[in-house]
Amino acid sequence: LRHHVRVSHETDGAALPDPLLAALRAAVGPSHVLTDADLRATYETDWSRRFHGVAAAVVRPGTMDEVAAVVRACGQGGAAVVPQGGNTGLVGGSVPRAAAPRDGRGAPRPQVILSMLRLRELGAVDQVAGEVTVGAGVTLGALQAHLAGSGWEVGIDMGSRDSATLGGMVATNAGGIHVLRNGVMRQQLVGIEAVLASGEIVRRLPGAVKDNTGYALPALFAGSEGTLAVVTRLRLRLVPPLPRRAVALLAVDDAGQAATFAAELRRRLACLTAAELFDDDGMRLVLVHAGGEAPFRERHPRYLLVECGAPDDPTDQLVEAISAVAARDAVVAGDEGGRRRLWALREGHTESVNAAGIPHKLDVSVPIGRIGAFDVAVREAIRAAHPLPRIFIYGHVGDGNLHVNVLGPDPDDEAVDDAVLGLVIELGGAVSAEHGIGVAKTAWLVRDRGEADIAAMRAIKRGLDPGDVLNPGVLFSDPA
Ligand code: 2HG
Ligand code: ZN
Repeated sequence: LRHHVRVSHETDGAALPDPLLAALRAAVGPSHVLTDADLRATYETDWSRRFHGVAAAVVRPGTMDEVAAVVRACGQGGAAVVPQGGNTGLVGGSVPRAAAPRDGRGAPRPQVILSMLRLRELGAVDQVAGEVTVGAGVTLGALQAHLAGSGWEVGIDMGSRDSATLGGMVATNAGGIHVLRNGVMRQQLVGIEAVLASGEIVRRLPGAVKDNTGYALPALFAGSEGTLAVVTRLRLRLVPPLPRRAVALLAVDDAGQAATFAAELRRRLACLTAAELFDDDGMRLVLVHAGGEAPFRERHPRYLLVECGAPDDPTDQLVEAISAVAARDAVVAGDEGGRRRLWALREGHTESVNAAGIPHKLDVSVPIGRIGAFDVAVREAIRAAHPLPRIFIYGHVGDGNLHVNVLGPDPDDEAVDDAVLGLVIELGGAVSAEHGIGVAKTAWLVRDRGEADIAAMRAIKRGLDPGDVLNPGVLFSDPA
């Protein structure tokens, strides 16, 4: 099964009709409507560099009312709205479609990027509830800095923290490195304010941790990838900080052993906050690209990075637990510099792979017990689909979430993607774990979820966005 239409280099950017341009300028002020190609450029390509499309304009509202005015004007003017946060997405969901969506007569519709970066309100920490309300355009890093010294932390963390915005993290239901302890973004959400395709506002703020008053819109919008609503504000549950940290890197035989060790360490260590996997090719690439010293004298097939966080120094506990699993070798870092060096080996992957080429990125879940089998079979499947691939497999092994990165095939050659995702479905996994479907995996959604799920999802989309204003082409390649 091959799908060659997903990545296209067609760039038919339809221009904005004059009345719509005037309405957008009136809504946000002329200086926040960018139509110049140079100014638009960084908004038009996502972090994967594989996905790109031409916007008629980038519009930068500063308030919820301005967001609503922009969405309403675009709906009335026939334009598509592409909501965008930090643009750190990897599946083409935050940039315009390469082939513009069509109107009823088959003509291309203009695409307007709705940049949320100006919605940067940082609310006071609610010390009694352990919650905070923030604007959608606040970056995760800015919120982490805001919380420093407050006695609370965000439950989610990830490598893109200084660019990724909280609104985008809701839209994609972000995961990251602390999911095994705190869950995904959806599970941190207490309340939300969002603009619907009609321009109407839905608001449940502050919201309540326990709220059984019908359909949970925050949960529905989390992971909807900008297709149902534009999140403007959100309230998050916070977690108590774990100020003392220790990190260990274990050399292991294979991915299956990494998963088994991760489970064993989880049982033994109440303080476990992360369990991450990478392979030797990936580590070498990071060391060459970013510099740094190899952690072991010998090379090993795979590495498992684990972190503990606790009120008191957890280093001894971590050392004791590690000695109970039979790793090939291990290093432990209790000091800040050492911890950072070990984490850099894992967090440097995305940038290092990107520097080596334009990768095919497959973010997938597989049942944790099948990680070992998947890691072997997926490498074979990739090699069968492409003669000389460079394969890097890393990810959040404690959650059963791997990032299969492949260099070699052209950006629009889908053979490798199809091989990987076919295997994921065979093994009972999910074709997207944390990055979303975007435009990259629309052809796989029905195979993964089945007809009944897709019919229900399309009914929700039609109900909330009958004009297909919000992020058309994402999740479903055709109008719902
Ligand atoms: C990570 O876990 C991110 O580092 C990016 O989700 C994954 O580069 C990737 O494929
Ligand atoms: Zn990840």
